[in-house]
Amino acid sequence: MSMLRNPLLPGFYPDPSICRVGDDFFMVTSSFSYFPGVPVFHSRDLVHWEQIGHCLHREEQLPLDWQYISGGIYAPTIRFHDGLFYMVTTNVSHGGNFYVTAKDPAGPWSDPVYIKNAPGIDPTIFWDDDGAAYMTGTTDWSEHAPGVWIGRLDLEQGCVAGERVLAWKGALVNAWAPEAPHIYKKDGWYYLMIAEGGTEEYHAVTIARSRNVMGPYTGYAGNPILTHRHLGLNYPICNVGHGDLVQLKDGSWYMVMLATRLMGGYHKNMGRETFIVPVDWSGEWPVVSPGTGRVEWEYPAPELPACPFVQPDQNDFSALCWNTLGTPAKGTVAIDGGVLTLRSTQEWLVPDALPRMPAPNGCPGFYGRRQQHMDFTAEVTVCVPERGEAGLMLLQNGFNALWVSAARTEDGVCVRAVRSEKRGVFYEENPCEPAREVTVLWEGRSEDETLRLGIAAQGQAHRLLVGGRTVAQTHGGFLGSETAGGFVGAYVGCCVSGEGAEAAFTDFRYTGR
Ligand code: 6LW
Repeated sequence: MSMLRNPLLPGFYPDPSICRVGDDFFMVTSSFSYFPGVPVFHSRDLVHWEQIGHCLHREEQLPLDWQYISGGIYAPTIRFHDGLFYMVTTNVSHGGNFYVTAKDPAGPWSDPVYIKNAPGIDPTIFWDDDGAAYMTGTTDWSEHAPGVWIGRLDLEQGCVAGERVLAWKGALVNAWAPEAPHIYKKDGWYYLMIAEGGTEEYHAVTIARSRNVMGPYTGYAGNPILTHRHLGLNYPICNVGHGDLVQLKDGSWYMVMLATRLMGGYHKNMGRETFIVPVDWSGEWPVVSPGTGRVEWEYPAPELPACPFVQPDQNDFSALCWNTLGTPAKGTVAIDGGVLTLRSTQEWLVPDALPRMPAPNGCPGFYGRRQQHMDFTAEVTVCVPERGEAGLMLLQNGFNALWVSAARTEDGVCVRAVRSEKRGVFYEENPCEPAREVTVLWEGRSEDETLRLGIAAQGQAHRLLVGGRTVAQTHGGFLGSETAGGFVGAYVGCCVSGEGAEAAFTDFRYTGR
């Protein structure tokens, strides 16, 4: 029997949104300050998901200057209406809420239309039967009590026209972070499904309904319809929330949502991933994961024709799974005949340099892909650059990273294995610049100017490799998002640092299980 296996999209793929068009399903997820932004996936059986493109694939669509990694693009929604795909999201760093459209979800996607009179995050679009469009999103916390607003959306003018109404404040009294709204119409009711409790261990999916699209919405007495907040911090699937529903042709329903696999204790190295559960919505309210009420590792797949596909080689630097950090300035990333040439505009592998995206644009010299497995090995061949330093990095954010890199010195090539972590609290006591502590775990010399550098992990036992040999080991718990802070998950990839530094990389290999 074919099975739906969780996580459906392993690795850092948070805030999933899904839609069905005929026999085809499409899904998008958040991407923060990685470029291209908002990956698009396609499936016909809900089991096999192939990445077919990105919604934000041009520099003009994705301004990210001067951002930290957890800035940029927050939760997207994908919908199809009248022959067009719409992806609506927030660039929290530039311009706020906007949408892009495409005839083909693989792209190209349009330029962004920034939406006026639409504060907050997590926008979504809903079309009523009469063709009228509505938008919901979170309130701007400085403007209202936390809640979810709804308003009439004028797509042509790019604005929420008229009044925005506070639709719902969430199920709990003083609910924390009511967000991620989506509207569905069923049996004459408008259902408003949201997330609340914050995106960590108190996360939950709750629902309300109304006879009128603009509300007032009344919460379901059986809320929350899904959470793992009561299962404790040892339960292997955590953070469950932020869902979107899809109805199959046969009338059955499924929910995709974010959740996190804990790794070696309460550590969230891979960040928030995409999971799926069946939903029984034969009654008035949805019953999520019937029979157990929690997210399971697998479920029988729906009865749809199996649709496997041949996965393109993910080790190829031009595969869709690769991203830069920040929108790359022209010429900073070049791929030719299997060789990646990466240029850096700044020195960032040193204690006081934090990899924000440099202005006017560019990237700090990182090109990577998601860590998708608890146990993995990644290796790459690096030509030691004339200037600066280059290597392989496992990166959670600008503070918390592990790398093995090489640089030329007067005495030949110097290779080092380094652990970098944040000291100080980013979001609260010290909103400006927390310190980054850089620890050199190992340092050695090499006769070679071309080196095979690697990082391997078995759970939290991380090893740094030079020429296939382990040179240093460390516990990787500091790479968890619960420790590092922020909304992203680990990436592994090529890095180069130093003003004008340029390095060539070949033969990247990632294997995981
Ligand atoms: C997203 C919000 C959330 O906008 O985290 O889990 C924020 N939910 O809905 C960033 O992913």
